[in-house]
Amino acid sequence: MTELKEIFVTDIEEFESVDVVEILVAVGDRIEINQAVITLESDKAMMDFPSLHAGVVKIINVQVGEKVCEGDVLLALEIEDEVAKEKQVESASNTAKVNESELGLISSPIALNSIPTKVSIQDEHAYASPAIYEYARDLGVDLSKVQGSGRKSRILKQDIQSHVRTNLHQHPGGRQVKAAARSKSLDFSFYGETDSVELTKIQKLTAKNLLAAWQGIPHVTHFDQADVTLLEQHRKQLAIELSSKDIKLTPLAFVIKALVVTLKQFPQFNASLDTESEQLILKKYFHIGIAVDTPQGLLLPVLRDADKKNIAKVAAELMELGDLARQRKLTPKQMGGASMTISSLGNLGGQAFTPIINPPEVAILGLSKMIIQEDITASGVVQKKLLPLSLSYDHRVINGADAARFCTHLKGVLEDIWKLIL
Ligand code: CAO
Repeated sequence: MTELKEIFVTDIEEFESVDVVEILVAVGDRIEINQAVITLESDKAMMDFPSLHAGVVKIINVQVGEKVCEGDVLLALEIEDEVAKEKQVESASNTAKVNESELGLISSPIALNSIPTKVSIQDEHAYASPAIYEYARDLGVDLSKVQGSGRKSRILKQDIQSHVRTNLHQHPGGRQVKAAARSKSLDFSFYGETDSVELTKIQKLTAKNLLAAWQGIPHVTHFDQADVTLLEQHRKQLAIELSSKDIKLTPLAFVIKALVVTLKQFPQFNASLDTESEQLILKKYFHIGIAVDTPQGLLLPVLRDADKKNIAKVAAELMELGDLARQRKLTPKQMGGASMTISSLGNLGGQAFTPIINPPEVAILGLSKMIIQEDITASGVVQKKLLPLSLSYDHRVINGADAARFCTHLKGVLEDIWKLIL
């Protein structure tokens, strides 16, 4: 005989309500006694609700993000018979006690239908639910080394999985089973001859930083195009003048200036997110990072106080920073501290790309090769020059509407260069 058994919220002590932060099972899952089914969180603690019964999940009554109160039904299980049920309750109580002492968790009194196990957020270095602590422990993962991607940087199961995957690649001398998997997948001798090239120090560092940025920041990229026909006419005239001073004036210098004007209007783009204090740090300076392609790898020198420099000075400094980067002569002071970075693929080609944010910045602007567009008008064929813009932003800090407004403003400045002096 089968019976539906409800698992409801009990023993949440002083809290009026708590948030559902993770649902650890799905409808149809067969679960074991004492298996954590749902993670709840108050502002002080996180708790996993284990089931006192083994059975099949038939109904999930809550959703992530929902608030639940004492007595609310979390889910319903189909359990097999009454006799088994009696045994389950008994053994669950024992198992729960063992688990609590093993994990060193703060336990609350055992409730009739569920036994929450808790982790005090203040007490633990890593911010994760008890089920995640257990998962990490089983895999031998040090949670303090795992970057959390959940709300308030909470560590999720997939964070541990990506941490393990990353370590598989970074520590070839790790566990034997990992090494075997790696060498098997990277042995191409069956297909033909190969060569191995050691990555440069810069490439190794860049790989690590890019991976961390990609995994740690929810990226979204917004694409747009600015009509730079007039800007280009003006630039070409000015470039002739500046060439006599050995200054090469490229579109990038104008984009730097236009970006500064736009950052002034949208301070949340000239910012860094402090995940610990959950504050946005707004910067009052305008230092623009520039991605420079060098034979050793990618370097990111920073053009400081771009708001205080005219176009000629910006162009001259751009050349200087590019040269220093290629000669590997940049000092630490010339790198770091950027408000935002520009990655320009200039005349190299491509129509758009998705640049990766350079933390602790919250956005990066990518530039691709200008597109020549021919428009047929009443007065004949008119050629337009369009500059493709790819703006990647940290979606924790910037929403899509802000990104669209930011790009529209930037376009406006590039299309009407008099705005550059504002
Ligand atoms: N469309 C068309 N032409 C462009 C352009 C664009 N968007 N941007 C620049 N150009 C032109 C310039 O006007 C210049 O033309 P001339 O040689 O006829 O004068 C030419 O392209 C070369 O410019 P440049 O690359 O020397 O100078 P820059 O100021 O545009 O860029 C720098 C400087 C340091 C950013 C660049 O040399 C560089 O390293 N770019 C690569 C950055 C990179 O790798 N980004 C990707 C990072 S993610 O892997």
